[in-house]
Amino acid sequence: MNDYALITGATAGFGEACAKIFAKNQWNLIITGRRDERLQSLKNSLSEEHGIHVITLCFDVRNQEEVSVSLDSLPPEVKNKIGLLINNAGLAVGKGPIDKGITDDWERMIDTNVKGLLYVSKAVIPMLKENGKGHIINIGSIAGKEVYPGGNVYCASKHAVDALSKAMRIDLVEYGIKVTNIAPGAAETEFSIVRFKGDTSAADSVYKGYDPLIAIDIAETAYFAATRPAHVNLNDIVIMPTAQASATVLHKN
Ligand code: NDP
Ligand code: 8X3
Repeated sequence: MNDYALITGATAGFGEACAKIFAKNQWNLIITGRRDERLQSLKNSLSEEHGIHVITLCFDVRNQEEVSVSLDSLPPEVKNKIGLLINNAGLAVGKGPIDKGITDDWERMIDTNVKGLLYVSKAVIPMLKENGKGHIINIGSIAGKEVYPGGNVYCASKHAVDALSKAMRIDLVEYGIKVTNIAPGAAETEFSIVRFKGDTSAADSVYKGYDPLIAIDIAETAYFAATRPAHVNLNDIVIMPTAQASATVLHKN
C-alpha cells in the first residue's frame, strides 16, 4: 500500500491543490477541514480519478479534543502508513494597526495558526516516530520572515510557525523525521476573502496589477520537497511571485 499524506485545510487553496497533486502521483490521502461537503466532494473526485484511498476527517484544528479523537480514530494500518503531514490549515483575520485590533481576530489567528498546528502535530508525531520515518511540511509565510504594516498578529503567528519548524527539526532529527518550512508570499486563494471577512473587492485588490502565486505553485513546491531522496531535506523554502521582492515591495502595473 502507498503512503498516506495527511493534509490539513484541504477544502480550499494550497491544501486542496496539495491533495490533487499527491493524488495524481498515487499517494493515499487523509484530508481535513471544517467544511465536510467540500471534503466529501474532493474525496469522491480524487478516489474516482486516481484510484487512491481517501479518508476525510472533519474537525476544527482549534479544538484539541476533536483533533486528537479524530486522528486517533484512524485504523492502525493507516496510522502506520502516514509518511507526510502537511500542516497547512491557517488564516489571517483583519489587517490594521495593533491598537485597533479585535481580540477575537487575534485569538482566531493564534488558536488556528499556532495552537492548531501544535495539536495536529502532537497527535501525528507519535505515528511518524512509530514508523521510524516521515516528513512534516509546515506552511509558514513571508509573514513569518518579515513584518508589514497592519500584519502584527498574523505575522507573529507565522513567526511562531517558523520557530516551530526549526524546533521540530531539532527535536525530531534522531527519529529520521524531516521538517520543511514553506514560506509563500502573495498567493491568490480564499485567503484574502477570509482576511477581509467576505469583502471580495478588498480581497481582489490585493492581487490587482501583478501575477500572484496560485495554489498549484505551492502544491508543486510541497510535492518537490516531499519527494527528495531519503538523505535530503529541504529545511526552508521562501517562494514569492516574480513581482514581489519582500513582504512590502510589490511591483504593480
Ligand atoms: P484558504 O483560505 O484558501 O484555505 C485555508 C484552509 O485552512 C481551508 O481549507 C480551511 O478549511 C482551513 N482552515 C482554516 N481554519 C481552520 C480551522 N480552524 N480548522 C480546520 N481547518 C481550518 O487559504 P490558503 O490556502 O491561502 O492558506 C493555507 C495556508 O497558507 C494558511 O496557513 C495561510 O496562512 C498560508 N499562507 C497563505 C498565503 C496566501 O497568500 N494565500 C501566503 C502564505 C501563507 P475550512 O474552512 O473548511 O476549515
Ligand atoms: C500570506 C501572505 O503577505 O498576506 O501569508 O502575509 S501575506
